[in-house]
Amino acid sequence: MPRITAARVIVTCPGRNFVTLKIETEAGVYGLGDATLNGRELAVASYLTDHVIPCLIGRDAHRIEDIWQYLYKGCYWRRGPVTMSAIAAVDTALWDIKGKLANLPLYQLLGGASREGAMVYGHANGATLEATIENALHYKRLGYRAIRLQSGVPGLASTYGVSKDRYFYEPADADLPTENLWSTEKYLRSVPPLFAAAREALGWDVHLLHDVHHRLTPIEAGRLGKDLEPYRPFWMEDAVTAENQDSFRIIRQHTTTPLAVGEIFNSIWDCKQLIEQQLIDYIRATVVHAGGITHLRRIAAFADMHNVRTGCHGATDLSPVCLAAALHFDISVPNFGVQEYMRHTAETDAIFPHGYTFNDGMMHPGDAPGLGVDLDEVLAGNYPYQRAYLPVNRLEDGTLFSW
Ligand code: GCO
Ligand code: MG
Repeated sequence: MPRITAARVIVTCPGRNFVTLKIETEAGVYGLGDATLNGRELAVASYLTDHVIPCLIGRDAHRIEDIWQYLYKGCYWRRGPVTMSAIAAVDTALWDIKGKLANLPLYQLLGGASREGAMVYGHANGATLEATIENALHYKRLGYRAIRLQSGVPGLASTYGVSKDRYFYEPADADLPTENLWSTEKYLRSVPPLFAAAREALGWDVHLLHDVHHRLTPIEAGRLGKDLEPYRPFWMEDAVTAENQDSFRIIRQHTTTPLAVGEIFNSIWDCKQLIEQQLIDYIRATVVHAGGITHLRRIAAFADMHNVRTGCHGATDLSPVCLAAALHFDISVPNFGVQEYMRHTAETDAIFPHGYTFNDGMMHPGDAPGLGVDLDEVLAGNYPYQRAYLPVNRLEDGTLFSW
């Protein structure tokens, strides 16, 4: 059996922090798993180094399910983003090892390809409506079949999803959290005109998406969904915070705009009611924050029974290791919907050489054995950890709000 001989955590910051677990086996084969939790990176690094790695040494790397259950049930303290990201990293690394030992790309172990590629959506954004449309046209020219639209809100200095750089967006931008100001009224006025202008400029052959980033009440979300209906959005994402899953029932009562949620979910229990009661259309959970490939497949199978499709989170804080794993999952899972794709910087791509490709709006994980992604540890060593936080959000009167 391929016994686990060593494991360690590599933290690197080529412009943003990434936490990667590397598991080595006596067969000489190693595997990688992403363990990045934006703004709380070192908590997962410590969880792995101090509490998980000692339990892995000597185990049979082939026993992925058993190790998953051991780390989940065996720690007594179930779920939570730190625990589940750590379990995800182990799980992903073990699937990588299994693929390499079988000499097969991971998707072949997951049942083989269900499609030729995974449709991805890119992020068009701009400080103004005009700049956002111009950026969306650029994405369309690049071949994207699905484009997310986020625009600056007139009267607000900054908002979620609008970057300073034209092509790269990095919200965890400061040593201590920056503070943004928010106005729901101003925001709600700005989105329908954006979608109207987008349909005018881009036509109807491209999917348009939007992320509300957890900022509305259910009834406000119902109104926005209704206002956007004429423009047929692919989805409205994170319309409300999802701790109270009942909220989605209210949105559903008011709009036929498809709903997506789940990028901050970390287990099947977070989406149980939403899926079971068909309150959503797309589940956004992904490999790193939802317990790895093993657990994500369980979520997808449950979603499939309820007409819910997948739409994995894929922001830049999910490393190329996670993106590769997500693409193997995407092309194999029967109820795939779409994959988010934000390009990583050249520095990040150099640290994580990979075989996945983008072509004509679709991505493919490649056919290298395992995940098809590596980590250049020497290069990674040139970019030490730098503390960075996501922003916080306040209403104009100073009340702390959801970011
Ligand atoms: C998305 C997300 C991200 C998150 C980020 C937080 O839809 O891509 O909302 O932009 O804000 O991943 O770490
Ligand atoms: Mg989002």
